[in-house]
Amino acid sequence: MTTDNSSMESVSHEHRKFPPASEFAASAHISGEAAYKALYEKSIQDPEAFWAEAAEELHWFKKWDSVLDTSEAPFFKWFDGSRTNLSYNCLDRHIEAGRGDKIAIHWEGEPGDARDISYKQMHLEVCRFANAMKARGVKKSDRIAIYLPMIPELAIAVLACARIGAVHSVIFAGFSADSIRDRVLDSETCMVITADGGYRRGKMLELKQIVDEGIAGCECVKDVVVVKRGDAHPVDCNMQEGRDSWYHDLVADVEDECPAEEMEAEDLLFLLYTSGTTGKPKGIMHTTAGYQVYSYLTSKYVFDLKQDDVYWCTADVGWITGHTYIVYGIMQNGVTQVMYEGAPNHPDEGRFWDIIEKYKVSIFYTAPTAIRAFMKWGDDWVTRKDLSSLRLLGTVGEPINPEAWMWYHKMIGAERCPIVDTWWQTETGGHMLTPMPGATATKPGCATLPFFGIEPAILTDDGETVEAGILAIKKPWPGMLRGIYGDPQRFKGTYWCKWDGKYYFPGDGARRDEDGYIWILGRVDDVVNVSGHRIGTAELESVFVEHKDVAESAVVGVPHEIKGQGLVAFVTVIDGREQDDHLRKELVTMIDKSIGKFARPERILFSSDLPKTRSGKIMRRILRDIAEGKELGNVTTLADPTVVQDLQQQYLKG
Ligand code: 6R9
Repeated sequence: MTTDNSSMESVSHEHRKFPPASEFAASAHISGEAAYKALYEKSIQDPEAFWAEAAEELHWFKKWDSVLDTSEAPFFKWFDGSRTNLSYNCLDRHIEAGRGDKIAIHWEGEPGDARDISYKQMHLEVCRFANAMKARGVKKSDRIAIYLPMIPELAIAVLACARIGAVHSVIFAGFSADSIRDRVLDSETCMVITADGGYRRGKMLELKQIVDEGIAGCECVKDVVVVKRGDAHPVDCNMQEGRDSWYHDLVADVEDECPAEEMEAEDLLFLLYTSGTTGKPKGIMHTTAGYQVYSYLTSKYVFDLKQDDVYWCTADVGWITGHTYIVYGIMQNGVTQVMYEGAPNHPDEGRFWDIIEKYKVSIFYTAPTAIRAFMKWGDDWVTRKDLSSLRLLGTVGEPINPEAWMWYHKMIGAERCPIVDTWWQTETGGHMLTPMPGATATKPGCATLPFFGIEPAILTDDGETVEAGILAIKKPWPGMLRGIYGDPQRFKGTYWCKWDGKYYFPGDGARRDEDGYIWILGRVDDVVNVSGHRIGTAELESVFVEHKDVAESAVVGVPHEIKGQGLVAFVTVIDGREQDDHLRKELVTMIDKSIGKFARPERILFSSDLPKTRSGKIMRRILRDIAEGKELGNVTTLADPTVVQDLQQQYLKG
């Protein structure tokens, strides 16, 4: 197991405990430990009854014949026989209940422009864009790529796809042209929805240009729809005749109503590409009915959502957090939320707290990496603002160190707001381990206990139960992934083979403490979590070896003060070729181009060779120790021990 030792050390000394404030607990959906335990027991004893009851709160064109069908495991089916539509449950249901005028989204652009959109307006925009897509020939199950900044049209496009049964594949707008190409080709995308640009730290990112480069020569793409974001700073867009159209032109002359397609339970809802240990990113498949119920219920209970809440999740819709906890889960609950386009430090480091004050945000969900940046920027940015509207805080994406947790608790939560540290993954669809804010006493740095219906275990490689080991999930749950697009074998092999199909394997290490709480210890595979973004080290390695001067490379993750983890690359250059800053620059440019700037390594180190076992396997443990400046442990299994001395000296030289 290769968990990150530093996080293990810091959390193993952590014994503080924070029970929910009694005022919070008194009005919470799940109030008190006993209530959580009772409902949890019920959900494990009879999961089908539990999930059916939750599903009853939503709209169905036709109810299910069975709740869970395990006959083709691990290809589980949930709510088989039902017909429903996510966009109907996010929009129409609230209008029918007389809440159409309620604000769905307070949107704020980075330059300070703002739009308030009610559920009724959202419905209208979604219907119009859905009709526009249909007019361009989009049909049920067609794959649509969405490459947009954090503007309302991003949520609108997602829901318009769901409305007509098209499958969205959102690509985070920080990904490069090559990443777009890989995703478009893998899923045979017929339409790409993008914008002329999007704001980031005062600059305009020219997204349409990146799309043009990414899809050049991709014959599957018949249509590109371009949202005009850059009114103030018009961006020169090269509109290709017959392929490209402006969003505002397409929605100008279509009907206001678009009936929601009656989707089958296991119809594909979306693809979201994520990194794994090997190969290119995989298209994680989420389907309709199970994801619908899971995103709805986890949002309701974990954020304790009430009708007068103002919720704000700072993630981008380009990641799973934005799919589930900006669009589907939150909108199904009909609450008001804030959506913000830009950076947390533009125009200054107080921007997030300005937004909380302005919109009276009551629930705030962000990433540990952001919290660590706020800590570094200093408390003054926070204390000047009125954050008294907050009642609940959350974190997601990576382990939170106890220091950052305590700062969040004191400075942002005024020691009053419970913190939900939510552990989950692109694959799980929604929260898996998390405190229940009105019930669970929290511990700094701990994701605590399972959500209803989730049965975790901590196992050895051989499937024996241990206190600290590999996290496993025993029962299927409605939000689980249904496959990897186009690769059922990889799906089985990656997630279900480790313990012979008996457990789901998420790839994280974990420890259970004396209270039965689960502490996440980081990944056990070669996936690194940089600022909450999953990056496979193999992806970087395969980019480096494409360079004509590079013979071999190994990339490892090391602890990073702000980002949680950073990447360090070890590169072996072909004999006789230059190894200098010029080559370093070329390698960085290649990463920018193939993956995106967020995947840049902190350091690139040249070495004459890499430490290998006698059977030729690169010893990453040793590379990690070198990169962390640690004493090297046992190196006797190395084929050539002098290699590491060489590397260590180079590393110290900087
Ligand atoms: C939602 C999301 C998943 C990986 C996951 C784990 C790490 C996420 C965490 C956490 C510790 C938490 N992770 N939440 N680790 N505590 N609260 O981030 O999905 O991008 O697929 O990443 O992130 O390692 O396996 P995704």
